[in-house]
Amino acid sequence: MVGAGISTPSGIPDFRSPGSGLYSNLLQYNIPYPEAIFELEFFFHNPKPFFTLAKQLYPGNYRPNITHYFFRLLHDKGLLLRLYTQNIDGLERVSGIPVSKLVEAHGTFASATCTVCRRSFPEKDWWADVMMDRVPCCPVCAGIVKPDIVFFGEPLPERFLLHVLDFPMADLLLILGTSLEVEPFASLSEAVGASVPRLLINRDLVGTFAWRPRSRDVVQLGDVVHSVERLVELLGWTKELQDLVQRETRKLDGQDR
Ligand code: CNA
Repeated sequence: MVGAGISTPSGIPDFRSPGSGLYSNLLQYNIPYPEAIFELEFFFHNPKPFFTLAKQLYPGNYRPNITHYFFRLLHDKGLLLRLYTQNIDGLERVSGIPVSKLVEAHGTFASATCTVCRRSFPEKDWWADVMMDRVPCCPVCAGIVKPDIVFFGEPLPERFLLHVLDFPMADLLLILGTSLEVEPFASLSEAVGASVPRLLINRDLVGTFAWRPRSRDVVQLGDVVHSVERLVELLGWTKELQDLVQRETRKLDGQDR
């Protein structure tokens, strides 16, 4: 389970912190409060701030860091049952983890849906509009085309239901870079069996690790990159991870050219 904290080392700030790059960019639009950007009522009143954020998070503006590649390595080794993410930056996909291994619990910019006729559109159909600061509209009914990001009050993607099968099967739960404050995601941390070890890597103690710890919990507080490097070292995978990061970085450099 991961959250915004795994992407801060990639340069993506918390949306809520005033003064951060993403938030400051939105001030020009007079949004009443940061969360409004993910509220349908405000979106229909003024969709521009949301699309400004979408443009900012465009694949290529940011790159995965060693944390994302650690999960990719787990996948390559056949050890990753699933990666549940709250992030909407798409960096798990960029790191090469197949979509089948992901549950993007708060949605994705990879697809979009017309808010009126509910037709679905792949990103190639509407990204050009977003990049040119235009609000994308449905070619059939002229409704606003909204990327499939989960707004407040909207249901989570159907794939989230996979947790019912996944969590009882897990024999280790890794939780990185999340405040475990947003439900229903946060409660997944309790969905593994009572004897299953849970490892929390985060800057601070969060969720049930603080108020209902289990006997097999392990907590590593501090910076996520430093902690992942330490874990990888203990596993004896340092060279393998470095090689993977180098290979993938070269690929991304090639795509940028
Ligand atoms: P959050 O509530 O902002 O919590 C982040 C947690 O990560 C906090 O406990 C921080 O202390 C911790 N943290 C931050 N940086 C580091 C670091 N370098 N090393 C270790 N720990 C760190 O974020 P959550 O994901 O828990 O909250 C859920 C919201 C935030 C979701 O709806 C997301 O969509 C949304 N969000 C996503 C992104 C993104 O996609 N990258 C960015 C900002 C917010």
